Amino acid sequence: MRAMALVDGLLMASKFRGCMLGVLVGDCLGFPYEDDVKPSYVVLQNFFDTLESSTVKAPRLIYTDDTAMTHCIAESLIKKKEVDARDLAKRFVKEYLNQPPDRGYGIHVREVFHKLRASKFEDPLRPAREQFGGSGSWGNGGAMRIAPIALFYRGQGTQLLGDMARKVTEVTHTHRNGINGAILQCLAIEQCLWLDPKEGVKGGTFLEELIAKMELFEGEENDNGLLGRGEEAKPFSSRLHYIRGLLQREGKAIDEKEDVLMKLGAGIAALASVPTAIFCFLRAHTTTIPNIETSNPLRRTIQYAISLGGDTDTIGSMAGALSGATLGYSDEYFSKKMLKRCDGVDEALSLADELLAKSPRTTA
Ligand code: F2R
Ligand code: MG
Ligand code: MG
Repeated sequence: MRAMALVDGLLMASKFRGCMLGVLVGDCLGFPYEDDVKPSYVVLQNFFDTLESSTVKAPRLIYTDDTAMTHCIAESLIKKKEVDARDLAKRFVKEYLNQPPDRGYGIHVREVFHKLRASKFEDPLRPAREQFGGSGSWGNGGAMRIAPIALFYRGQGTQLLGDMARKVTEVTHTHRNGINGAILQCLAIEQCLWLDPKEGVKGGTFLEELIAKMELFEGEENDNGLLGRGEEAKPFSSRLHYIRGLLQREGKAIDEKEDVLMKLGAGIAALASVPTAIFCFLRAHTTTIPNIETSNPLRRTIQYAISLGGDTDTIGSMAGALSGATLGYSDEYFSKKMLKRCDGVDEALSLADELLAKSPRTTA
């Protein structure tokens, strides 16, 4: 049985804050390492230790496109109280054009923004459909920004959640993997909202529920004959099955990381990053991890995600969203000193509160 009844209004409010802060902190802490060579355990341990303890004035950690676009979706939902693709497209473009520092948007998604603006947002879905010769983007840009959809439409049923995740993603991403990655991250965050933080996470149960939901969406495509020749039938579901095996493995510390990188990946593709983020969250919430010294599961999640290298801001941010949605917001997890170093904290907190107030579900 789901732990739904245990989540009261206060805890849900805390989980909204935890989730939005998880997105932000994972992004801010991961960005310095994005596309860098895999950072060593020692470097990362020092980085996190210093963040949590140092009173020395140090440079601020800026957030990137992951958080900027997440905030656009939250603002649009708050204003429109539903998914409105044109409003969203306008907000993405305005935010992109007004970005004060370089927020690290990818080269290709910028084309979508320029086309949207040039076409005066006449058909807000058209530029995305034209990407990559018509195949659409399979990048993780849809998944990295999906948290507000999971929060806003929590408890409204799997089909609605998936449909809404698809709708916001299609403004920039139309490849099935770009869309399904966003759906999977959305479903996973929503599941975290109903977990009792005191009980902890049970990896096997969490995955079973998630696989059953994801197979609905991936199965639908097969039934409708949407698969191209040679395409893997249920790539996200099959990676979730793989994760279940990894979590059950004996002597897990040994060489696990190489398997994770080889089988799941840590790249910019949705398929090579969303299952990875889910794995980081589940691993960090179910055991200690060698070379990561902390009793804080949120820190362990983000530190582990960054230690994999590659798309560190995005995998850190997606894993952080899952961890924050499970634990909620408290100093114990989000230390004051660390939050002081990150840009955008107040904005993330107030968007979390407004999203909760405006969401259709009035009880937890
Ligand atoms: N882009 C980055 N990081 C790169 C470093 C940026 C650097 N600082 C700079 O100055 O340029 N980070 C952010 O982008 C990722 C999310 O990307 P999104 O929104 O999905 O973008 P896009 O352009 O749609 O896809 C990303 C890349 O994937 C490849 N790709 C996607 N679909 C493809 C297809 N059908 N065929 C071939 N290639 C495809 C392309 O290389 C795209 O550029 C996050 O990491 C975020 O942090
Ligand atoms: Mg980024
Ligand atoms: Mg990234």
